[in-house]
Amino acid sequence: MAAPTLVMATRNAGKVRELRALLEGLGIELLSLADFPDLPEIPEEGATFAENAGTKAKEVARLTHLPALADDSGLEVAALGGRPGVFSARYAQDRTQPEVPGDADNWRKLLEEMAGMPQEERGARFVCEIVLALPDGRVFKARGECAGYIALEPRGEHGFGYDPVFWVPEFERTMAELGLEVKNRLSHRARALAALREILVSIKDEL
Ligand code: ITT
Repeated sequence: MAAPTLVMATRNAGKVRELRALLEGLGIELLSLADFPDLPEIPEEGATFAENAGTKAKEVARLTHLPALADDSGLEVAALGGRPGVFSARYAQDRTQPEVPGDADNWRKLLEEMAGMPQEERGARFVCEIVLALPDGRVFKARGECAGYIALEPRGEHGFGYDPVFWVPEFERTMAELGLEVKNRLSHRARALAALREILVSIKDEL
């Protein structure tokens, strides 16, 4: 019998790498949106991570007729009232231009905004909402968070997004200095997926 298949409903290569490692060993074949180049872009217009993840997962399950797992995630900085939040991927976007900013554009904008703020005001958290949508309409959800600080300057080469400026106090390193294996033990994504992994194991035979 062929292995059950799951589509990771993301175009973000950093997320795909981490999710693939976190879902290893389940006996589920993992595809991503790179395997479906003709699928339309799914607009992320929700006010929350949960809303966006739900839309992405349900739409991809509907279009591919396969179980779809979407991750909507981002960084919330307390001193900025929770920004960049759901706008994390496009924080440095110039709305008059079509180009999507790169990761370094986004974290540079954040560091500039926070210049001069002392450590006690630099608290932040990564948030990840994961939604698994099945073609029969069933939906499963999980959330994970990871608390830390915004560093004064970027460090490290691993990971993606804001990892070079996200200080992990337990390790006294930025997330980008930690590497995939350690990140996948403590990240918001790992925590969200830990809960969903059990659900996946229990429904694997139905996929
Ligand atoms: P998809 O919608 O295709 O999944 P995306 O990059 O647009 O890709 P999001 O809308 O969920 O995904 O935005 C997530 C952004 O939040 C991401 O681009 C990073 O800037 C940031 N982010 C999320 N998880 C992160 C992590 O583990 N490390 C660093 N930055 C992260």
